[in-house]
Amino acid sequence: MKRTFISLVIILLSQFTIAQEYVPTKENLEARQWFQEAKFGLFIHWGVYSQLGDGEWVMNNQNIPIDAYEKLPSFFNPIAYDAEEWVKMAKDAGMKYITITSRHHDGFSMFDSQVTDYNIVKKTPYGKDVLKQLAEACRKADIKLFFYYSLLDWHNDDYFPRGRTGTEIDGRKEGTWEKYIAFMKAQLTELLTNYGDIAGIWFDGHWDQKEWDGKKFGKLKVDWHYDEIYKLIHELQPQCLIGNNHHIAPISGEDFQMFEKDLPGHNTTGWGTSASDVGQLPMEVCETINNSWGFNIQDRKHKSEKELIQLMVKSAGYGSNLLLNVGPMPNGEIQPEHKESLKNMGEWMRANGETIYGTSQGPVSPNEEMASTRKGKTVYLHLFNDKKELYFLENFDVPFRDIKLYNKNKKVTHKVNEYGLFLEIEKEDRDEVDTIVEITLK
Ligand code: FHN
Repeated sequence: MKRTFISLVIILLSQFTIAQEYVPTKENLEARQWFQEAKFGLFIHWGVYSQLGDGEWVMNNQNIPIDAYEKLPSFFNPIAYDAEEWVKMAKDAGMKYITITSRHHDGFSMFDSQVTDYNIVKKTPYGKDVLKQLAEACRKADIKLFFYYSLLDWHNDDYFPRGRTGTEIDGRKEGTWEKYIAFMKAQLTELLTNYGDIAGIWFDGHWDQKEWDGKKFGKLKVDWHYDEIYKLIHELQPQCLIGNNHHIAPISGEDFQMFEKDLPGHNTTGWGTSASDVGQLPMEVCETINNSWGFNIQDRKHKSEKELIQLMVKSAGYGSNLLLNVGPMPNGEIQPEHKESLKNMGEWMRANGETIYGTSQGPVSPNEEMASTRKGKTVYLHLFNDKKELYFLENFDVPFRDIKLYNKNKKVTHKVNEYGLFLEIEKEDRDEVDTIVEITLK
């Protein structure tokens, strides 16, 4: 009887431990604050797949058998890779951090890993750790570094049960899930031990293990052991921010929430995060410059400067960061069109960054015509339609002192009535990309 009682207490206690809520450390909360103010980062999708010029999903999309895909590393030799140049490019664009793929779904590690030989140091003629070089360059330039880490793996046999993708890839064998979890933990330990301070881990691939009926996701088939994985990360580096691109509401242990190819609360892709799953954590929108994450030689639909800047402004209008992607070419260079886009964004940020960095969501929610950000007693209203003279801000009832054009000593003609606030923007004051109006609050 006594023994039964003791076992019951032990069971209850262990359940209590499992159910315990994650409490972020002071360092972590400070890191979140920094993240929220940073507003703009560079996403980098780079792997041996870049050599095929068909995006990072090429192994799945072309059903390349394991032994054929394994030939790719043998001629991966990015002789033009210059980590300092990449970091400078990001910094000049006004970006405050870089998130790079350490291992994507193809399972190839772009870093020196002791727990698999399938890595850049052991399998390529290049033979060097590109992440190490990037980490050093980031440190020198005071740019923070995040590692993207794929949960799903088309190469590792221990990623078993397999997920919904990569099912037609020949040569995959049946391994052990628990071993796979141990492998990921070992790699994450390497990433958080050998590269200095890491600002965050960006997980992706959770959805691969969910049932899918062609329209919506169903049940999850495996236990990802997030409790152990997240705990490990925070123990190794308490400030390290954890985000998981699982497209659902944040899970305990996570520190930021990301939105892929959509603004927070929008789900135009159909497989993104629904409005009801937007949580309270710092946010990040990620987007491509053309339509591909990894280098795609045929994808020439590059977004215009106007589209990219307005996307960043709208993201900030939700209080969110923008993580803008480049997919470097196999020689280690960034494609010229993307360098050009980043250069233009940098110019804009140098002139107008004050209205973005360190701001929070403004009183007017982003829409096709405008967005707003706020810093203390200043509201920055961003107007996107240069054909329009009169702007109406419905129900704008925040008491204000003054309205003028940002960075110009010119008042904006306005009128307030019971419906809201009307602004008149003269033709000569309109900017093709973004006309910024500064409202000083009382
Ligand atoms: O499958 C990946 C894709 O390759 C890319 O990494 C993006 C980035 O957000 N995430 C996944 C799709 O959700």
